Amino acid sequence: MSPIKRGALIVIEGVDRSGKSTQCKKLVQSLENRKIQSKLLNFPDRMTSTGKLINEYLKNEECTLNDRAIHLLFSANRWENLEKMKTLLYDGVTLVVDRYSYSGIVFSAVKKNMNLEWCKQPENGLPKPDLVFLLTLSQEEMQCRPGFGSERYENVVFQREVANMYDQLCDEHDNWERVDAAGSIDDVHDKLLDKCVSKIEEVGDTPLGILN
Ligand code: DGP
Ligand code: NA
Ligand code: NA
Repeated sequence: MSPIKRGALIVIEGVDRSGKSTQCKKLVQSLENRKIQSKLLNFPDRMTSTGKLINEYLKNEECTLNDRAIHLLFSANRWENLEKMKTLLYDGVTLVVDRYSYSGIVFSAVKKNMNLEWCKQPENGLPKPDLVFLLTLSQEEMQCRPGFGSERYENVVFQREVANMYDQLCDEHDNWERVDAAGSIDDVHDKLLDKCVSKIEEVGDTPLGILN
């Protein structure tokens, strides 16, 4: 019997309201339609004990938590899911992940007195994505999207810095793909699905990478 091929770890990143959650859901649906086993995960996972603190921090601007403390909480929220992720991937399930370590790095590193190198450290050792999609949006498009502004980080100045730092990370990694999020939901979806399916075929027999 041939061993089960592992699933791919696919991550979608981007500024708030770039359509990540919609695209992640559609991606999983289309993969399932093609009989490719897949599962949607999203970070932060607000249901766990660290997730509840994170949720309070995001919803309530009055909630004062030291920048490094909240950074480590977000990271812990990913570490909590390590075993589950590995088990699913090695069972052959492709994971489509709505935000991951790069959100952790970028949303913290743009803050005053925080830097990229320090912010990367707690993510080291987590599974490395096989493919990262960066959904990109212009300033104007970002501000026009409904719901923008309802949580802590959702202001134009902050999101502009987030977008710039995502851009920088994208240039530094060869497993990242920029996808213009301004197209129709279906156009964006078609692009993601194509690249995703080829990646799933490609990673089948390779070991899962580790962030370092
Ligand atoms: P979402 O549920 O995808 O809307 O994410 C909630 C907000 O939290 C969003 O503004 C992005 C931010 N965020 C997501 N992950 C992290 C993280 O690991 N660290 C920090 N500082 N912020 C994060
Ligand atoms: Na948000
Ligand atoms: Na900074």
